[in-house]
Amino acid sequence: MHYWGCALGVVLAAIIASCGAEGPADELPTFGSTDLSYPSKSVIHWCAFADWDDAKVREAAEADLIVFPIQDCYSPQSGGILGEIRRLNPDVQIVGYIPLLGVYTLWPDTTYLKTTYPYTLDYYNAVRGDWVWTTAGDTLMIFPELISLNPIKNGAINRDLIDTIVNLIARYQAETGNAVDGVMHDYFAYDIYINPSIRDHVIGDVDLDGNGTTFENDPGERELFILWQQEYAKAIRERLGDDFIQIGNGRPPEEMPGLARYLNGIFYELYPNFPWGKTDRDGLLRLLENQSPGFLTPAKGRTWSICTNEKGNASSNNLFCLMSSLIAGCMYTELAGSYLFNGWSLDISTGAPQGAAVVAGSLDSTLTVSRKFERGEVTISFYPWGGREGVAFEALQSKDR
Ligand SMILES: [Ca+2]
Repeated sequence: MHYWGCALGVVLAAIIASCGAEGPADELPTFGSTDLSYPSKSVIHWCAFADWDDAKVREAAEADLIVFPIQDCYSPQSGGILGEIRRLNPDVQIVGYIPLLGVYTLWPDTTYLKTTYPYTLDYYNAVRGDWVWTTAGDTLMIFPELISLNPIKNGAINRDLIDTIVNLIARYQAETGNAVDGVMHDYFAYDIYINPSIRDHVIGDVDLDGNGTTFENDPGERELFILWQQEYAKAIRERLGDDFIQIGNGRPPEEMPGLARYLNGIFYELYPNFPWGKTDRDGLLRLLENQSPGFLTPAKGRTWSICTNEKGNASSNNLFCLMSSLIAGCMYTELAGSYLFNGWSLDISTGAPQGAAVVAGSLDSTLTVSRKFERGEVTISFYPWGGREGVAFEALQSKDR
């Protein structure tokens, strides 16, 4: 174990003292539970894991929550590893990753799928009648090999599609003895976004309700598009229970209280700037706002948001994610664009939080966010333009402990 930034911490302490406590400190609640090990870690591994060795399994089992593809969680070849992870860490939550309103093209070898990835085959067949076709009769792919599903049917939200997917998950939960403790949805969206790598290959326009007006010019169609997503999350909660964890990627979970109340966590994939170019400061303030009580709904006694940045350690993003997760009561993971679990490069032992996050200063000068822990204090400060000025964990000296 080691600590960083003692010298920087002294500097920050001086800045905090000069700024006073003019910020909205009184409005901030205590985040997260106080009986967890800190930092709270998460594993993201969007790939098969049947070949993991014992060391990898042991390392992953240190996490509070692990995200694997749902078809792997429901695969007969995964039972041994999932069982070992749960034996090592009985409190671990294993969450299945699923594409939202999408289905991947099918592998040609359906015999292999039947025995090894039965969920993939069953899901593909279950939603086969719900593909989106463009106005030119083309398949609407939004990512290579990922076909959009239509949330609109007969001028209303496609409730049959919700029932189909929820029934399938419920069936697999029953057949596998609850292989997963929840799902991660990738991703909630206001708009249909076609990845640039295939944009030129999608012919025609999008008109989900087939009324002759394209998606971008049809407010009613766009309204049904987002309503379906909210009703889907609601249906999963109603069917699988309040403690079946739902984590949402995308912008709507951060901005729509009506959706967030059905979710238990948010996946911050490109924290702090996101695809929307937020400043570092706005990213952290959004994180704090989202983790405030009353926005997300706790499951099993806490919320389950994951703070990460797929750009890895560029601009010290990992450190910023770790410190932000400590301040906001989120889980911390590290990605490097591959979505494969390769452990955590940062190591710190803070002990339990000793109170709420405190925001001091103001937006037009230095803004500082800090939180005390058993063994020190996390402090992040920002320049007036919103960039990060300092990010540090200042350890208490032994005489102070
Ligand atoms: Ca339309």
